[in-house]
Amino acid sequence: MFKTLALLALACSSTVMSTQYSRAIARTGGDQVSGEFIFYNKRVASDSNALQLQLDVTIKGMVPNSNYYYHVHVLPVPANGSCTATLGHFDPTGNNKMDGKYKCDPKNITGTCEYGDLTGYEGAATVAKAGDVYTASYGLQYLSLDSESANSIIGRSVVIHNSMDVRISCGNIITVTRKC
Ligand SMILES: *[C@@H]1O[C@H](CO)[C@@H](O)[C@H](O)[C@H]1NC(C)=O
Ligand SMILES: *[C@@H]1O[C@H](CO)[C@@H](O)[C@H](O)[C@H]1NC(C)=O
Ligand SMILES: [Cu+2]
Repeated sequence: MFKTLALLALACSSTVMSTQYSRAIARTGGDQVSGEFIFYNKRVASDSNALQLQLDVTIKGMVPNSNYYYHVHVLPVPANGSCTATLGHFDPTGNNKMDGKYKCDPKNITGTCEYGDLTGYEGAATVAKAGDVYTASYGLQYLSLDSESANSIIGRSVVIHNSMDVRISCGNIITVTRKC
């Protein structure tokens, strides 16, 4: 118990002046498909001060053997719930030239990927049979929960697209733990 508290205090003390959140959740609603996206900073085992952003994904209600894509979009979902109003994928480096040639190469994220293109890193979400729940967990090297960072996802949204690229489910990225 005391050890845990001490570790938490340490995690915050290194970022005292910035608005560094340690955890944020986007719950995306929709008629059939819904998702939960938990972003959190995880201590990198080999270096006690280094934090790595991690994402846990859960998606329900997917049609079997069909590809779904999900991304961090630039703007939050407005009060009317419009997924379209979130604009495009969060792309702080401008890797997508909007010329129709965009393709994220997970081996060259800084050179080729929209940083918000989560399925670009991890591959499309798909399930084998009706009722299956899709889950995935992976690190996000170039996104941040620090509101001051150019790569910050604070105040943005997550949008799920179906195989026809229709936006079917979206929700805001909400911070759930204290800032330091
Ligand atoms: C929803 O709200 C946004 C932001 O106010 C607006 O741009 C958009 O036109 C609205 N969409 C609908 C379908 O009402
Ligand atoms: C990564 O992509 C960029 C942009 O296409 C390219 O200039 C660079 O050479 C690539 N780097 C590697 C290691 O492939
Ligand atoms: Cu998208």
